[in-house]
Amino acid sequence: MRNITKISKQLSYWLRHCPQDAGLVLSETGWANVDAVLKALSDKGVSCDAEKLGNVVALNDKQRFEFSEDGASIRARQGHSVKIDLELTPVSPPDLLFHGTAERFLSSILREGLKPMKRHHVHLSDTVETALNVGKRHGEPVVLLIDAAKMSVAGHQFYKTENGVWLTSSVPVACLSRHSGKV
Ligand code: HQG
Repeated sequence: MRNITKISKQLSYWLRHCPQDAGLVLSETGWANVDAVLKALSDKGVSCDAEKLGNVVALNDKQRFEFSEDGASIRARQGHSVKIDLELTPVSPPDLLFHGTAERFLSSILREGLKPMKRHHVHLSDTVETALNVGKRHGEPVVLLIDAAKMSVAGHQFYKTENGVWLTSSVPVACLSRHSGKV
């Protein structure tokens, strides 16, 4: 299992942030060739065959990766900093969404709103619990309540990834407030 987590972290780095580290070339829509990925892992001394890669994708806790229909390509479902087009279709969001962050970012967020920072999008969730877990990655967690209905009316677009993460370009200050964080 430890090996599977290690491969997953390596894939996140290559497929979201730094394909050139592995000599990989991503298509415009973020796909990398599976054989090239297996070779790159082997070059790094990581033992992984096609079957194990299948397990890495299938068992991933957040379903971060997907194979193309023909199984020849693999990509990350979201979270990229490299510029790719995930071909997402705008969908109408629930009235309320949540964002988990850390206490130390709060004053800046209350001044500027939520920005995508190094990623393509601001990541939102439809449960407080997920937001809390995302926030904890950065320190003392704070959950923000996002008025997605108000944003929609104002013309902001929302996307939902296959693994249930809500994405949007930014959240204005007027559409967010601190939530108690209680699940
Ligand atoms: C904060 C994980 C100051 C923002 C998770 C966040 C998620 C601001 C941090 C996914 C700000 C960026 C994404 C502003 C936003 N001033 N700070 N104006 N606007 N921020 O990691 O949402 O494991 O890029 O609140 O589950 O924490 O990678 O984003 O704290 O879905 O698959 O800047 O990453 O998934 O941090 O997490 P991140 P995130 P994976």
